[in-house]
Amino acid sequence: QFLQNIIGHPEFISGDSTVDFVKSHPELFVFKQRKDRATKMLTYLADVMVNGNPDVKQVDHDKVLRKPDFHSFNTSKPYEKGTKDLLTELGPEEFSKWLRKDPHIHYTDTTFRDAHQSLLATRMRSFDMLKIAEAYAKDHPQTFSMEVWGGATFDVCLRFLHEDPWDRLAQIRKCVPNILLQMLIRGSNGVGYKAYPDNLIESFVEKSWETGVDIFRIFDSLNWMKSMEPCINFVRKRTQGLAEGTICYTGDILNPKKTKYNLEYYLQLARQLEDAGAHILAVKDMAGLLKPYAASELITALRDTVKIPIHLHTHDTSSVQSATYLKAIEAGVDVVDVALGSMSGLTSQPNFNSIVEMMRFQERHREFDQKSLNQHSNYWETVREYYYPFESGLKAGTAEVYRHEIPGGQYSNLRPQANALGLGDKWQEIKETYAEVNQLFGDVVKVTPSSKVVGDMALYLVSNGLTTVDVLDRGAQISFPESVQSFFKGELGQPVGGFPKKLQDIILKEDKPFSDRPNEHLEPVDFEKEFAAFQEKFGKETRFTDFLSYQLYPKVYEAYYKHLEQYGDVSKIPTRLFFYGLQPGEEAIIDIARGKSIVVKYQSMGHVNEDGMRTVFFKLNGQSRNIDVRDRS
Ligand code: BTN
Ligand code: 3PY
Ligand code: ZN
Repeated sequence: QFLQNIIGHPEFISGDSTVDFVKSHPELFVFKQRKDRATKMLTYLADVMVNGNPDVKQVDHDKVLRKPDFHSFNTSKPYEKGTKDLLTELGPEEFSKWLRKDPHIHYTDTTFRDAHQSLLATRMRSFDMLKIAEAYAKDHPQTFSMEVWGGATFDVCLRFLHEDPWDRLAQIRKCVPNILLQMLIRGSNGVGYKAYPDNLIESFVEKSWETGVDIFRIFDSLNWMKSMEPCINFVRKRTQGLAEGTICYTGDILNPKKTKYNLEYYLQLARQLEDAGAHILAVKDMAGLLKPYAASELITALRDTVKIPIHLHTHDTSSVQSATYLKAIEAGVDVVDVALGSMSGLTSQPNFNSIVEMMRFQERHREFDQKSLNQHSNYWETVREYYYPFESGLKAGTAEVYRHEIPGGQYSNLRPQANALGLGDKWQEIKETYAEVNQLFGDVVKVTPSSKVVGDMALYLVSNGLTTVDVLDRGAQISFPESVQSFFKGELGQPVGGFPKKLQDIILKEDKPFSDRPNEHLEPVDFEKEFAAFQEKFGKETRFTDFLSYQLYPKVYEAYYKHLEQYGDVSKIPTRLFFYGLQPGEEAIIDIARGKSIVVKYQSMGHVNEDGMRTVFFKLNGQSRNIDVRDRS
């Protein structure tokens, strides 16, 4: 690296460097005192053992956590050909036609993305996925796709798990060469919560494809075509992958009193998405509001309206969504989203294992080895135990969802957010206020990031003892949360039917809204210049994908980078140790790099000294190693 910095230096390359080169470039000769990988890892573990993992609010010391069984899976067999091979062979257009014609039902497994986003606040670590990914791909090559990336996973990966999301994707791709990998992308909002410059989204799409994404599920949180269209174009222009144009479903098409989001509205949106170049049409029922008979009507009509295949996504918050799948399958839907048994149900997707059985001996059945699906489900059942601090607490399906309409992916995050604000005991009120805020806003499509705006407003009102009536009566004196102001300004785009004018004035005060694309107000990224500046700041060993992470989430990336400097690549640490550290006397083998592992034994912990430090005593590969950490507990 050091040599590369010198021979890669522009002055050196140009041949202008003289004997003064060393003197005039002292920065190239400062050697950072680098701790080795093992020491960094011990420092991380020592810190967790002294102070706890800052992301885990409550540890249950009596909890017995089972050990996931990685070993009884057979990975010695070859990969069978799957949908990824077919896409390579046919190309996106022909693949799309093939899918539409194939009579058997297809399944997308969401276990690696939406299932844990919706059940465990997005906290599933790469470690647990990578232990099983190869076996999954070999055991179930007939899976249509695996949703493994995007949505909130990008942010949470960097922010809370201190992992590189790009690395996760690249490694999953290596383990899964045969099945299509899928991501969720929020149109112009990318994997963030606001609009980004178009050329940044374009570059992001291109890199995602290069790293491993095949299917881009492109949605907009307001169903706004102007946010989805450019993204569909980027996929078509920059990749050989599939653009999945998305309708976010809300309301109830069978309810004659709910006229805003009726059948005709959805059919028109479907036509626009097909015209924009989508290879597949997704119906994204993010809150699980699409009831069985509505699904019959919607899917039948969509099949008559567009020529592209239809992919249905739902959340089982109400517990009746397998009936919706049955009706949708009868109506000719091409693909449905499911999650492996132990990671399914409630705010997650319907149960993969059981849906496959539901279809057995029916004409659209697709064969899966049930015993193997169950074995994979059992793996996840044990892994899930490690993540108990992130469980949402929802124990049974609830018909309340038809009133509050909270998306499954938000539910498991809104509750801890409420707890953090000291509003834990006001959960009922928060759900009700969420519903009222939605009406106040004019009944908007609620999915990230618009759902976050509604959630922020609901939390704000409840914590300040305000009602939606107060907002209209004396809103002039209230200063609203930033996300709410930005929404009404138009920074997330335009909602169906526009903003309620009176409320918009109340919220914006002197500020003026706009109604064109928020991206039009953003400067394009100057990649050459800014990537150079980025590397100047974070070092030449950073990659272009790091730069993209930084562009999307500057503060989060900086914190991630600091963590990496201090503790090294913590994604290699087994999950129990990552969250809870080692037990006294415990010995663990940790694979820190390909073919390189260390043996760590935790001996004991010293008392706090007058400087507030503690020493943690380890054995590393049999040798004593003491690590001093500050006690912040
Ligand atoms: C969603 O609403 O997108 C699902 C949950 C995402 C949670 C992450 S945690 C950090 C960031 N801040 C938020 O308020 N939500 C996201
Ligand atoms: C996300 O954008 O993260 C979602 O899962 C929306 O449903
Ligand atoms: Zn979802």
